[in-house]
Amino acid sequence: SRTVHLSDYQPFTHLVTRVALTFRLAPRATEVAATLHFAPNPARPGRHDLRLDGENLTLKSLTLNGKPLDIIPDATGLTIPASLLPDAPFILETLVEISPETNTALEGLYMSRGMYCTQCEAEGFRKITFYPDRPDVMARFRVRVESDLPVLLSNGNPAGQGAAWAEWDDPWPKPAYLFALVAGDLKAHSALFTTASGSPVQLNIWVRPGDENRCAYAMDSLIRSMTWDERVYGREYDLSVFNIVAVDDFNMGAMENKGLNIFNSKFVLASPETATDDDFGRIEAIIAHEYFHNWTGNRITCRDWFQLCLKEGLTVFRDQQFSGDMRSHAVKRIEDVLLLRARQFREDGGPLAHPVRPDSFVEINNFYTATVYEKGAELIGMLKRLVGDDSYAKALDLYFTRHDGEAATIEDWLRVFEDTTGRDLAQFKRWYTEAGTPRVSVTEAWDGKTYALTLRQENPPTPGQPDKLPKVIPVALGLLNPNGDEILPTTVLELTEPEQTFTFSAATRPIPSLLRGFSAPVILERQASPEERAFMLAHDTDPFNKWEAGRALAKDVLARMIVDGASPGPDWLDALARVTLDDTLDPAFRALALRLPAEDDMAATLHAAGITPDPARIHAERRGMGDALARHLAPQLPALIAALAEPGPFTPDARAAGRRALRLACLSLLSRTDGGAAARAAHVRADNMTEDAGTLVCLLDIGEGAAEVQRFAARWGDDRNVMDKWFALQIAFAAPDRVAGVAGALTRHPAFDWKNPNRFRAVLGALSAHHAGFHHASGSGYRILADWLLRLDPLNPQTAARMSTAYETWPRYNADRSSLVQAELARMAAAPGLSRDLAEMVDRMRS
Ligand code: DPP
Ligand code: ZN
Repeated sequence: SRTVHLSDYQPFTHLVTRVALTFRLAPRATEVAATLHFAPNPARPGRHDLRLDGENLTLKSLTLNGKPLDIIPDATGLTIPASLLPDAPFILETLVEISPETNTALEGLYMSRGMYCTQCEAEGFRKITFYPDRPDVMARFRVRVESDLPVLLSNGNPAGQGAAWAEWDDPWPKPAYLFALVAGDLKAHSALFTTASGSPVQLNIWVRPGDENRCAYAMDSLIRSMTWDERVYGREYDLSVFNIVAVDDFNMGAMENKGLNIFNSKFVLASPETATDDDFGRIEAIIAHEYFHNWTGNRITCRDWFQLCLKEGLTVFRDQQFSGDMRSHAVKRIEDVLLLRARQFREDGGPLAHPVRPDSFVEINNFYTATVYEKGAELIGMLKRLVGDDSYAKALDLYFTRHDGEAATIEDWLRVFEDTTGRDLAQFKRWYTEAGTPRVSVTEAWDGKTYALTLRQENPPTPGQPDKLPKVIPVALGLLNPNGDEILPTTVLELTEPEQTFTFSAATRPIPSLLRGFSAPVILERQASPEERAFMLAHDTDPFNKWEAGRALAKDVLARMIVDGASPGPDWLDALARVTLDDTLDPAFRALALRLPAEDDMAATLHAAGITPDPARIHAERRGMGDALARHLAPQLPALIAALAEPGPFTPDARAAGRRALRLACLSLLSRTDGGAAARAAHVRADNMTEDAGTLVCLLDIGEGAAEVQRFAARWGDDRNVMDKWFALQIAFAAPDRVAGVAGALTRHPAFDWKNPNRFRAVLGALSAHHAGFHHASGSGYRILADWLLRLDPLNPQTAARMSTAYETWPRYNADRSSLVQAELARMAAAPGLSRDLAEMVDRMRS
């Protein structure tokens, strides 16, 4: 199969100056008429064939400057030989037929419950019409949609409408991956926005009739995002309308098509009764993310798909800044690092590790990864820390002015920082080109006057990259004295060598607070006593490191329970009790402090320490740890739970959400000692989904809740987004021995619509995320997932391939488990007609 290499990049042979498309929509026979204006590209001197991408298209006519051409397409496109092409501008007209209704891959133009919609990133436009489907080909699009459906949308500004047609004109040149079209029976939730320079913008969120009353939070998030991008980055919106459409069948979270964002409905629709606080937070973040792409992605796009992190890393970083400003920077940072470690560190440490900017791929859809997105965002954060906030702002201004309207590269991106600061970023660039999570180890010496801190970095080998050079690692450091006073405020050390020593004068032996704010995506290896960790949990002035101290302490305790059969000692129990009961601390922070280390994280940690993780044992000891905490806190919990009850109606703000999170964490602990009595009572009274689902989880977690599960389904059976939770929770909180049985039963449930990606992920995603269930010694978890991936793959390869990453951790486990995984990978590899997507993933994971 094909492999694409970054080093093979060449500009396209031709320029596309204008595109006019007409869609005559019909479920199985949509006609797409395209008029494409081409010119020779001065960047590619000489005469060249014109190669257009095209897949699953029935070509009905083709003309060049009005004259019919008799060319037969191949499986991936069509070629017009140079000998037929004028050495001057020319017009190509094509008419193709496509079948949206039978398009189950959800790429290109497809149907979702009666509505037409598109998904073109990365390479879906080639399933709509013949076109040079690559991001560096940017053109102005004009689109006409013909259909009886009441709402007909495309990119840009409205340019006329009549009986059963509408036209749209996008004044901004764009790559084809940002094309979008929607047609359906939709209702709008609308608002008006005025930009900083006074231009009015009509904002519409389009949903199915009946869902209009679930759009208010998304609209509010959009308006706050637009205001924020004006204030913080000086970026204004640039069209007269901004449309968002909610779709039920969607492979991704959402898509930033110019002026017409298309969203997975679960990231738009929210009401207090149907959405949890986590849902509200995700909606706010994803609305912001897609909106921010208008500048970082759309106005400045990527030259080629290897540069994906140019838009994604930067846009994730921007949405993280926004959420921090809207909520709490400390809490947001902790949540982001939890996610980074759970997904990106795991990816970086296994067979799927790849650089933030990969240099080859078989299927680009397989590179929409935690590494490109989340590590990509970390690289922006490090750059900002290294150059300072003012230089960062100047560099971004230069980026926007210098590259507006262009398809740019990581080299362009780094150059604006070099030109702004005079700093050489050649070493920093290794973060983009080398995979793997650096490990930083620490030794300390204090002679009564001087404190010497020695940092050592190690860059482990990853697939295809055995040897690595040292990176520039910003290590934010603070020093505390034994009274808990900060004697050195946060200072950024730059570790650039394999080993470096930094010295500080100190009259008492200081305690270091290292990697404050998680200043670099590295694994910090520093042993510390339980007393010191408890001290830092009590006294560190950096909120991230305060949380990190508690987390490190908990992981040490759990590791000793797993390895030595130890019991959780008073250091951890007392320290955590103090944090839990400290009313001066943000409840959201206290809830995060109460969260025990994840089983998958423990497995990774044990593996890194040379211990083969036993998932069943990790699960059992982690439960034992929770039980011990529950017993220790039991006397205080009822009063705390009562004090955290929210008077008045539900509000989705961070303050109220934090109080609910802590209250539910406490209810979950209390359930371990009261048999679920308090949680059951709270469940009955719940008037919002956070508490409805949260109290149900408390019950499921102690093996109760069967009646509540039935009642939940009876109440929410018609709501797809809520029922996804119902499916997922039953698996997520099942005992390890029951996971396969529960998942099997749910896949036989009449509401298990496995062709819907959200429902598929709710069940099979929950199975893969249940560490002890998925890695059950019987191999049942591995087998069920492979069965379903093989079933989904012919219909929707993109989602099947993405979900296969569940197997990436196999090298951590014992020989029995490893060979069970390898057998499933071999079974998938041998399946006839396996998609390029899944084949690439399976191939990379096989030993
Ligand atoms: N829609 C996806 C995102 O916004 C891919 N661009 O990240
Ligand atoms: Zn994005």
